[in-house]
Amino acid sequence: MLTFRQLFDPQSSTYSYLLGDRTAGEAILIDPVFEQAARDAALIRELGLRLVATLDTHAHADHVTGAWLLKKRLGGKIAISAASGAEGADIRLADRDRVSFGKRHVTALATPGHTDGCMTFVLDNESMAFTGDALLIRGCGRTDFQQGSAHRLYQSIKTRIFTLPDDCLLWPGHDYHGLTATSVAEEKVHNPRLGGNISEADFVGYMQNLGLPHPRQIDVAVPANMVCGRPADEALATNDPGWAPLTYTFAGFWEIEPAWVEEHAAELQIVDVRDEDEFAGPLGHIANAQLLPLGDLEKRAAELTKERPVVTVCRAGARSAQAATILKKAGFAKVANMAGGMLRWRAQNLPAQGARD
Ligand SMILES: N[C@@H](CCC(=O)N[C@@H](CS)C(=O)NCC(=O)O)C(=O)O
Ligand SMILES: [Fe+2]
Repeated sequence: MLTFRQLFDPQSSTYSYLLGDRTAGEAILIDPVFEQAARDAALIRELGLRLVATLDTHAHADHVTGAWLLKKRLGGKIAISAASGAEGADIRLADRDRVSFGKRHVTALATPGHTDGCMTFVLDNESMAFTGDALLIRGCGRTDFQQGSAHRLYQSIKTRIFTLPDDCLLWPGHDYHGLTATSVAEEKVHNPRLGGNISEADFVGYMQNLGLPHPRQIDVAVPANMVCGRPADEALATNDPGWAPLTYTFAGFWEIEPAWVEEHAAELQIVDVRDEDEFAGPLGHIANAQLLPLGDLEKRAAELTKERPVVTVCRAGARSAQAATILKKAGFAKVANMAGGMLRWRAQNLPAQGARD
């Protein structure tokens, strides 16, 4: 019996896929996301499965893979194409290699074009294929960085994905519009970039004029994925301080979601590191937050106690991440950054004092 789950990372709109053989109790996870490793590990445990491998469809440019972190937490092997150039994998996949879980397997098909090392993973009975960013729903991966080639992508999709059975379901690496899956038949007809009779030249012209901004995380994600998501501080990443449902970010600090902060505000020291005028500004601030602007934090850290956990807050979560690092260096063991800052706090309709918009 097959276990199948589609998992979503809202920050990068990435899909991860869990495939398990229930009888054997073995599973693989395709395209895990670093920040979602705790969620994925919990799900795998709850389903009574043992992770035998993580598989990355390619070296991603927009998020860091959870491959290394999941291997540390759950064991199993790291698999990615040899052509990706990534270091630290246990299995360096070549075209048509198989990865087994129990009595089931996926076959890795080389589908270069978005990157040189892209692979599509096809389930043994060809009922499903995981296309990574080669083919997206009514779209496809961009070809304007990381060895991208629209010519190669066209050939990969036409000769390797569109030759799968028509009713083969296709599960993409991302979707930015809320769609979850498609099929070979559907994309052959309705894909606006290369469906129907669209020629290679038409496709190349389309891809040359996408005009997309680079992914926000590209400068962090690509180098991180070239080492399969192994962070600089390995010990920190694997030692969960455990005082809250924290997420370790690849950049090296722990984060906590606004809703948890709101529920536990009374037990916390909430340190708002924005400037005074922002604190009093239209976004408002958290009721019992203490204002300690980032520039003064180091010299005023003694105003905080090491006995209670500290949560740092700013507008979008970047300056407060720096603040969390400063406090950690100053000897605070329980410190976390509030993910997304006051912008996420407000977007989630949590109460803000002095808010005026
Ligand atoms: N806004 C997103 C952009 C993500 C992006 O460029 N995604 C790549 C995949 S790594 C892509 O091919 N996108 C195709 C598209 O958006 O049509 C971010 O900053 O992360
Ligand atoms: Fe990608």
